[in-house]
Amino acid sequence: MSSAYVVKLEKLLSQLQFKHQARCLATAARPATKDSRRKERSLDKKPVESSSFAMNMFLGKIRTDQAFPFPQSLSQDQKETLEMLVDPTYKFFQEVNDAAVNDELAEVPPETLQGLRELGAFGLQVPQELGGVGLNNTQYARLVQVVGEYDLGIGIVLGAHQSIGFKGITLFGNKEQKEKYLPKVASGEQFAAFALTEPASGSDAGSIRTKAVLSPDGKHYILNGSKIWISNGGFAEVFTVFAQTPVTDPATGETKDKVTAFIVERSFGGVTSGPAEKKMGIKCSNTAEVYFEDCKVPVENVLGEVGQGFKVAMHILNNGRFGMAAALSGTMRAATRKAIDHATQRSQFGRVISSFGSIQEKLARMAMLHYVTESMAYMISANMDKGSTDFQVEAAISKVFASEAAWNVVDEAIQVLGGNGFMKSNGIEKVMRDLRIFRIFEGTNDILRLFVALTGMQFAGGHLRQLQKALSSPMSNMGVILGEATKRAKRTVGMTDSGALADKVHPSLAESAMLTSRAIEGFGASVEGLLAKYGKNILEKQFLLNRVANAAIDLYASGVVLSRASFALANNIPSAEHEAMLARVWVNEACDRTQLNLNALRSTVQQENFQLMSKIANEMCENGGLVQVHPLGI
Ligand code: MYA
Repeated sequence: MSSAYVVKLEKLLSQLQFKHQARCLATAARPATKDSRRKERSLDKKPVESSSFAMNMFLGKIRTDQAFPFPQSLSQDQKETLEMLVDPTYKFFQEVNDAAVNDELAEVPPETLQGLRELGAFGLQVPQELGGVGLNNTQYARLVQVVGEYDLGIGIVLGAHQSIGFKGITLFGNKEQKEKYLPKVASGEQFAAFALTEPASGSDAGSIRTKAVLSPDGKHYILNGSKIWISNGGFAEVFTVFAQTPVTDPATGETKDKVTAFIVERSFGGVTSGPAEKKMGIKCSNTAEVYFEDCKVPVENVLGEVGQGFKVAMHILNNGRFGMAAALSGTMRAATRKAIDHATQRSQFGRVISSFGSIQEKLARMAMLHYVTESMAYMISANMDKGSTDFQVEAAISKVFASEAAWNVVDEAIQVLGGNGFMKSNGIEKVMRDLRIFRIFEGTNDILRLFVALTGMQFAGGHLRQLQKALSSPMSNMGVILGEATKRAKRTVGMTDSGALADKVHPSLAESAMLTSRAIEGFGASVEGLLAKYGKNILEKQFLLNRVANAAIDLYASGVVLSRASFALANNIPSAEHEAMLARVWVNEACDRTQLNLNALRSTVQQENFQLMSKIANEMCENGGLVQVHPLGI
């Protein structure tokens, strides 16, 4: 049997034409001619091992190192420090900060900013010796959750400052840069901002045009260009700026523009800002254009390596994304509380409305969405604290999930509140306005879905190519080949390796673990099928990639909640049984959705629908609007 499968495996691998797969997400949406600045990249260079739960799902494998048991990263001391910080933070948001006033004023009053400074809120993760609070990611997540519970506008002022504004200095800064900049930004004396986006460069971050050219004496870079929608951009003193710099390849002598990151002070001169943008939500946070005109940036202010700025930007964003999940889980907690208050007090048709199934389903779904989001935030933060560097797919998933879950929860909370929710005085309409941007900034959910699908598929493709290599010298790789052949044989006869997960969860969740395992195996097989069918052309198949991403999100979420609920049950946490119910319902529904998404990858009806939708959209664009004529003909 094994040899038949080896032959089948060889056939499959020969279909994979991944030798020079340019894995550009933006390319999938942009014509090839615009892509000349990008290098082709071989999958050979990509790692074939990963400890990430999410990445391994793309191989149909369950790897539990980072997910089971639910990771914990706080020592007793760190817990005590956190306890001391949580209370004053709640007190500040309940007694000092007024979210409605901030929204009305479209700015944060100076006394509120001063209160935040006194809390240490501007330098939560800056080491204490440099003037910060020295928190790890998990401690930071807990405080950010409080912020999200009360005022997302303030969350953005703080997040744009430390989650991305000066994060590059903590991640990539050298000793001098850290000592020079961190004390002032940590104290809140100076604000920081992250300047990546430009008028012609949003999702396609690599296409920025801001330019930095070395001065003839080699002492400065001369920076020219403009950035848009920069949070804190109107008053920040310290910017992390991304610009194209000419870089000469020592091997070929060829000079090409590559992105470099710089620390830029407003005081360097040549830095100006536009007026504050008028926005739909997060109004108290400042958003402005920032212009650089012959700004002289000392060479010492290059952040990271010259030409490596794109990766600096991606790492900053990867490192900050769990914070959004943490903050939004706080937002969902507050919205749910409001909905419950109303649902348990409001009577209609002679009954409190919380006794009606329609309301119960809404409340239960709100709880599940919150549970998944919060669990993702703390699983990722703990893994980061433990030194994992393999979390970018999870971080992207958490951003997508959290921003959509929070939107959904707040929308449903408003529905439960009925007319009351629509009134400004209730405060929840502001939350809805604030939330809308979270699906757009820090990487749109659309681009992050493609990132999740393609990064996972690239990993799976790399793994398959390793297998292909193994097949070229089968005698010395017999173990690998037989392992793979056995896996496929089992899959064909419907046997599953579900023990991998069932052994890790609490016995009362074993059935949910089986379902998840099967769904992950099916997911891996579907990914392989897509790679075999489309090869590098998968880049162009966004209808399919979105479904792959949706399945990945559902399955990662299932793993996360099974882990947390198992931890709760094993440790007799008071809410353990409630958590187990949340996990069970989540897994049942997520596995059903996954099946639908995977079916869509193969269904001819769906393929036809995708083609039709593509055609409909093209005709609309050609027409400059809807194509269908008015039914009245007038
Ligand atoms: S800031 C602006 C946010 N902007 C974005 O997020 C831009 C989105 N675009 C992108 O991320 C990239 O352009 C994409 C790549 C992903 C589309 N990690 O050829 P490529 C590597 C690690 O695929 P592209 C804002 O909104 C890749 O492997 N590596 O690139 C402020 C490859 O490496 P190699 C990555 O097609 C909001 C290379 O890069 C990643 O151009 C304010 C090139 O890749 C990655 N993620 O497209 C928020 N991606 O060459 C405030 C790519 O080795 C914070 N690569 O193969 C709020 C916080 C919450 C509240 C807190 C309260 C306190």
